[in-house]
Amino acid sequence: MLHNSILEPSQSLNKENWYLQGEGIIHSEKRIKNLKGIFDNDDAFNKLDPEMLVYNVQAHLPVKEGTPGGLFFGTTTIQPGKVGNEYFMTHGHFHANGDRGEYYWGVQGEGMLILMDVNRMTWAERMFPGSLHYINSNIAHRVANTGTSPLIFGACWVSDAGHDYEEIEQHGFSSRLIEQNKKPCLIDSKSK
Ligand code: S6P
Ligand code: ZN
Repeated sequence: MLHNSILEPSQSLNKENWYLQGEGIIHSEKRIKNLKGIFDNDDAFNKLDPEMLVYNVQAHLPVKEGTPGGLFFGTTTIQPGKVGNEYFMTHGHFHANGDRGEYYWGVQGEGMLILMDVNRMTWAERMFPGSLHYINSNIAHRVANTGTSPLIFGACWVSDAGHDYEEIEQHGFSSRLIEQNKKPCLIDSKSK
């Protein structure tokens, strides 16, 4: 880099859909077939097209995963939809390094950030364009789209947070976000 040079940024956000664009952006997607065991109602799940897109993520990971002190940035888009009466949602995870926090913020659409502590107490925060959510250490997090249009949110997390998906795969969250009387409502999960 030349001293006193003025550069264009190597990455930016597309203002139509807030997708990340530019150098080194990683794209991933989760379809119904990738989310087996995450939703409660197996019959409703099996009736859906396995190829149906549930959510996709773009991420900028400028340093190697596990590097202390770096930051990662991502945007997630969750499609509107339900499996039975349970809203489309992300898989959800604890961080592998439990004491690492994360920011989420709402960009477009309506949703709910579902949070669970290590004692399996679960609660949720409403997400909307401009909402800001600090996810504290040792808190599992997943997001559900409770609206009728795609829900887009941003995330920023430290590069040595890592992801523990297994705990959620095995035990789930202690509550599920379902539609009841046309409103989102948290109810206790059946034990897994
Ligand atoms: C990463 C950050 C998000 C999620 C994304 C998908 O720490 O929390 O980018 O990866 O929202 O959720 P999940 O639970 O499938 O990773
Ligand atoms: Zn996370």
